[in-house]
Amino acid sequence: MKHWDQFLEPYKHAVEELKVKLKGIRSQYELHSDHSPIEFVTGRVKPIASILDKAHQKGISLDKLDSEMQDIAGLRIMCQFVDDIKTVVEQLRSRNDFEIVEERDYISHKKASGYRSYHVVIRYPVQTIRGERMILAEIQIRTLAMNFWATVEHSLNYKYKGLFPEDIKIRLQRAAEAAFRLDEEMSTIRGEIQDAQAFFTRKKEMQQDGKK
Ligand code: 0O2
Ligand code: 0O2
Repeated sequence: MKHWDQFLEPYKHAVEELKVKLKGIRSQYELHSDHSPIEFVTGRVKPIASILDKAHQKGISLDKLDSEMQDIAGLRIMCQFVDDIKTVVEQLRSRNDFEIVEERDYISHKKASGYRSYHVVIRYPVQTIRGERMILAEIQIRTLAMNFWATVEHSLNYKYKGLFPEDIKIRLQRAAEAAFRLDEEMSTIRGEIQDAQAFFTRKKEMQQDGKK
């Protein structure tokens, strides 16, 4: 147990630090613009039982966990709109406090289950009493609708122990498509509202110019 606590400690630090940093992006957008691409941020260190299960499933030996298991430290960024995901990814690419190791785009290429999200794996430096230690962390970026689907599917999957009957699989895939259509519709509505606002602002400016 002590060994696990020591092993997981830098991951706990990384999750806490990254949560503060990512929430910092949100508050800066809130101060400097009328829309933040980040709605909320969550983070967790993978529970030991899940680390052991995943290591077993993927054939990762326990002495290679730090280099081969990318999501022991996990961050999740939720966005209102699909377009916000791109903005967040660009923000992450522009930072110099960590290095991006890999990006996985499960939005353009959804998983067979129907899962959609954008995953960015980073190498993050943690300061320890024995010097700097590099750890891997996975940041999942998704809309609220993608998060709704993934959260419910994940908990159902747990109950079914990963073995969904075929008809349930198909219905979950359809539910994922419905969530994606909801995202598209919300983006369309937002676009129309922005166009209408721009039209009325222009009209008001022209009326004011006419009065001069
Ligand atoms: P706000 O803006 O005040 O809500 P902790 O692990 O407790 O140290 P944290 O970040 O407080 O760290 O908790 P956690 O569980 O990692 O993240 C939860 C954050 O996400 C909280 O915000 C929740 O309010 C927010 N959250 C969770 N689910 C939803 C949701 O469905 N919608 C929205 N809008 N927010 C959600 P904060 O950070 O406390 O800030
Ligand atoms: P947790 O903490 O329980 O969420 P693999 O694990 O083999 O699927 P890999 O290569 O480790 O994949 O990385 P991938 O697929 O980029 O990320 C895995 C994580 O993405 C999962 O973590 C989930 O959080 C999420 N994910 C991937 N596919 C699905 C899916 O079909 N449904 C849901 N709900 N989430 C998915 P874990 O390991 O499940 O950990």
